[in-house]
Amino acid sequence: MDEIAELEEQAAKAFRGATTTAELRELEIRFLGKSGLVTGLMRGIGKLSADERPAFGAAVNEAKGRLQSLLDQLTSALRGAELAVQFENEKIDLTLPGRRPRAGRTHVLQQTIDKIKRVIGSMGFVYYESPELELFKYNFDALNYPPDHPAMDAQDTFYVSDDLVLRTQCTALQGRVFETVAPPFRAFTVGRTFRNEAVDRTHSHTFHQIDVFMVDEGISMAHLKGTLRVFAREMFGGDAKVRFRPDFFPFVEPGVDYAISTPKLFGGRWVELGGAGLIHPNILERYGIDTERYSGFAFGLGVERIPMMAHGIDDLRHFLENDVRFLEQFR
Ligand code: FA5
Repeated sequence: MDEIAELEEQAAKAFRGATTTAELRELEIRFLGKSGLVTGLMRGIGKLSADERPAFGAAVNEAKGRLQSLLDQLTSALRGAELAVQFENEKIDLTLPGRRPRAGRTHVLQQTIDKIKRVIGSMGFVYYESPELELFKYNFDALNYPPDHPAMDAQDTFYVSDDLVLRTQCTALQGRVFETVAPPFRAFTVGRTFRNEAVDRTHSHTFHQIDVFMVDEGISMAHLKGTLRVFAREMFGGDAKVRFRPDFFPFVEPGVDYAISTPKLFGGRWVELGGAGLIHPNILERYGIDTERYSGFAFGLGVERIPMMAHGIDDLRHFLENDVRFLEQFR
C-alpha cells in the first residue's frame, strides 16, 4: 500500500510542477495512461494473496481517480491562462486605418480605342473584328499590291508560313468585307498590327491601327475630308483642322496622307496621323462592284499617336511596358 501512496505523491508533485497543458498531457500518459506507472501497479496484484487483492485494486483505482481529478483541475487552470495569451496575440486593432485596395483602370490605349469606336460608330460605321494572324492575300493581294511591289518592303512583317502573316495594316479587313457585304456600306475595325521594324520612340513591332472605309454612290474626297474633320474634332476638340498631302498606297487613288492641327497641341503644328484616299477602282472591280455607280473612301491611322499627342507622351514603348507608375496617370 505504501507503494501506491508513494507513487500518488510523486505523480501529484509532477502534475503541480507542470507549467503548460502540453506538459500535463505528457505526465498523464506517463502516470495514468494504459501502460503508465499507476496502471502498472495493478500488475503486482498477482503476488498478493486472494484476500488482499480487492483492497489493493480499490486503493489503486482511488489513487488514480484522485490523480485524474487533480490533473483535470490543473489542465483547466493552465488552459485558461494559455487562451488568454493566445487571444492577446491574435487581437485585432479595429482602430488601425485600412489598407486601400489598388483599383485597376482601363489602359490608356484602350481608353483611346473605346473613344474611337464611339466616334466612328456614331457616324454610322459598323464595327468588324478582323484577325491579327492574316492571310497574305488579304494583307496584300486583295489590296492591289502587284506581286513583289516595293511598297510591301515598307511593311515587312512576321511570316508564320508563306500564306500567313501577322497583319501589317488593319486595311486587311477590306477584302473580307467586300467578299460578304454589298454596297452601300460603312465599315471599320480597330486592332493590333505588326511590322518587322527597328524599335524607337515612335515605331514598335506591335502597334494599333484604325481602318475605316465606305462605299456608296458618289463618294468623293469631300466626304473623306468631312469625315476626318468630324473625327479630329471629336477626338481633339472643336478647333482641330485636317490637311491632305499626296501620298502613295496601292489600294487608293488618289492617295493622301493627312495631318491634323489644333492650337492647343504643339502650338498648332501639323501632326501626321495616317493615310487615306478613294478606294482604287481595281479593287471595286475585282469584287464585282459597278464603278460607274459606286465609289468609296478609306482611311487608316496609328492609334498610339493619339494619346501621345493628347498627353505629351514622348515614347510609345511606354504603352507596351505596363509600368503601373506610367499607366495610373491616365484616368
Ligand atoms: C497604312 O498602314 C495604311 N494601311 C493606311 C491607309 C489606310 C492608307 C486606308 C490609305 C487608306 P502607314 O504604313 O503609313 O499606312 O501606317 C499608318 C499609320 O500607322 C502611320 O501613320 C503611323 O501612325 C502608324 N504606324 C506605322 N508603322 C508604325 C510602327 N512601326 N509603330 C507605330 N505606329 C506605326
